[in-house]
Amino acid sequence: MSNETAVVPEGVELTDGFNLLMDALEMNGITNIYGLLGIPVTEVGRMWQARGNKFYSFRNEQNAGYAASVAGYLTKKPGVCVTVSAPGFLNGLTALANATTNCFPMILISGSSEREIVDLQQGDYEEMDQLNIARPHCKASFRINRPEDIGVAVVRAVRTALSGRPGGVYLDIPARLFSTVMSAEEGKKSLWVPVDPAPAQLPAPSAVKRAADLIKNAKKPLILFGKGAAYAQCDADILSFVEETGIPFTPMSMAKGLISDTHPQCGAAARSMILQESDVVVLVGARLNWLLAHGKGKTWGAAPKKFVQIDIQASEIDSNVPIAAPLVGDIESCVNALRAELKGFKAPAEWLNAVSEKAAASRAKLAPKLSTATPVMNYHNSLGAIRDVLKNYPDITLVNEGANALDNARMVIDQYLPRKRVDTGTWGVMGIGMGSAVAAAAETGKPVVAVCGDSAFGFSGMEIETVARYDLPVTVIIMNNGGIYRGDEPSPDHQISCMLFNPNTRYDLLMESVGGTGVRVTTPEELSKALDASIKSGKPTLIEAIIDPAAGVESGRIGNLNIVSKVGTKK
Ligand code: OXK
Ligand code: ADP
Ligand code: TPW
Ligand code: MG
Repeated sequence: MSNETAVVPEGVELTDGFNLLMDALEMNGITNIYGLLGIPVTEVGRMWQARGNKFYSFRNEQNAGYAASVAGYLTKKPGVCVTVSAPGFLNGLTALANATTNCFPMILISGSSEREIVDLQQGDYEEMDQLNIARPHCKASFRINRPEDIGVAVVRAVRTALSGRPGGVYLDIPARLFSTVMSAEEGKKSLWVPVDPAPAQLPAPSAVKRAADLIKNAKKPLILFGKGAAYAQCDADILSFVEETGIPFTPMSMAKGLISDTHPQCGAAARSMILQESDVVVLVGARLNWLLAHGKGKTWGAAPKKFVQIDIQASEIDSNVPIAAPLVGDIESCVNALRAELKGFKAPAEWLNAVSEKAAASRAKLAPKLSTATPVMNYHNSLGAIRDVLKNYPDITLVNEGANALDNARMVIDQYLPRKRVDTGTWGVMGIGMGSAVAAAAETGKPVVAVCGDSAFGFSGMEIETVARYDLPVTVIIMNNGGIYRGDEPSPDHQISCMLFNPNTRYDLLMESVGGTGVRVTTPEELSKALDASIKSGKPTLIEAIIDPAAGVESGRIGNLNIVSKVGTKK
């Protein structure tokens, strides 16, 4: 394949697609790129590094993509992932789709084969119609055909990823374009930075009044925060909203810590009771999807319930149940408009007291389980040990995946600060672990602890080499119960159960083999000691925690969603 050179008069200074792409990304404030290189994008990494920027090179594009999406979530700037054509692109696409599902801003840039060959299906190197394959999985899918269009394409990608409901954007760059040259001066003129790429969207005053009236008349109001509220980065306004109104709140998993789990109005430990008994629920950046039982059924109790919903995406309103008071706009504007309208209002104190009492009782009931030793560690006492260490490091990012390893950690480990928990998100996807850990370390510059089930870890396990190579302050804790959900499932004759893994796998030695520190622990005391030492060292560490194979339950806390045969096995 030849490099096409545009006709430029001799003696004119040149630039090319590679350089223009990098200029455009730099102008838009991108400093870190996550990716995996090869034809035709190899030079992207080299040149990005040569310019003094960071390129995090992964072992599989899916993990690079998860890293980019988490960078987007944490920073409110699009996270960028670069992949090679067809197979690399498809590996990255899973992460782009996941970013879009989670409302995280991300740009997947992939090299692609030449149009004229792809379109006639003539079998180019890594041939695939990537542009159209990406389209249903993201907010927009753009192709760049000329170097002078790189600037506009990057601006459109940034604006699309960030504005309204954030999400993924795909940028398709056919191989030849990277090295196509044009006049440097003309190229420079073709670049710009978008003004206000995520514009504020103010709610209508009538909508604010309707919502405030509903809240003022509530006897048992509740505020439910989702990860959209954490993403919005208006933490102080949100805290004021809660404290001024005296309304109890509860976070969805990634909104834990938006306001500290130890705040007196936090009702997380009274979850079932508050969902059932509340009469007006203010949803802030949380969808009424499966994680909230679609807003109906026994999760929400028998008493009539009215919803206020704050969301930037108008079509989210009424997606599952009637919304009495929609507040369509950005969270910062909506929350502040509500605060103004609710000035002087206080929620009934008896309700807050009832919630606090219930939450305190749940916490007290859980406490002894977290510190009771067992012959082999279970989820409670191992996570209790982790919780006690992490109390001393509130600004650590906790990454969490698995089934029991996820649900129990969410319940046991308190979060104190906003955007310090990254987990399996809207799809409940396994494999976000190491990519998220790399991004959190890279973007925050602070330590990261990833608590992973042994199955969950396996999806991205090779990236411990990436963690070690970049010498990141990441501690991976593997909750090794020897399988998916449990490690004690009986195996059929002459086979190994499809839910089991080798329980003697030495995950600690895997980490040692890539140059990190590996520790294997069997008691809560050993676990505490190893975790504290690892955080203090700031070095890549893997702690393998041996968990009782009988400790877990099928699908963790969402066993109700599991489908089982009504008639059993028929031979
Ligand atoms: C909470 N709770 C507490 C505390 N915090 N008790 C004591 N102390 C503290 N600190 C109580 C809380 O009141 C609940 O009890 C219970 O613990 C669990 O709380 P929580 O918040 O975790 O809620 P729940 O009902 O388990 O789950 C809600 C959820 C969940 C579905 C929204 O937060 C979630 O995000 N789940 C994600 C699941 C997932 O994606 N899994 C991965 C895929 S698994 P009660 O008594 O008040 O109810 C899979 O795909 O296949 O198996 C597969
Ligand atoms: P969770 O899983 O934590 O319940 P979801 O991902 O379901 O949260 O919901 C996040 C919601 O937040 C999405 O509907 C999204 O449109 C919305 N959102 C994201 N950012 C903003 C913002 N800045 N302002 C308003 N809504 C937002
Ligand atoms: C991409 C299905 C949900 S949870 C899980 C799987 C495979 C693993 C649970 O075992 P683990 O945790 O991690 O050892 P524990 O503590 O309960 O033993 N593929 C993808 N996503 C999902 N959710 C699955 C499969 C699944
Ligand atoms: Mg397991």
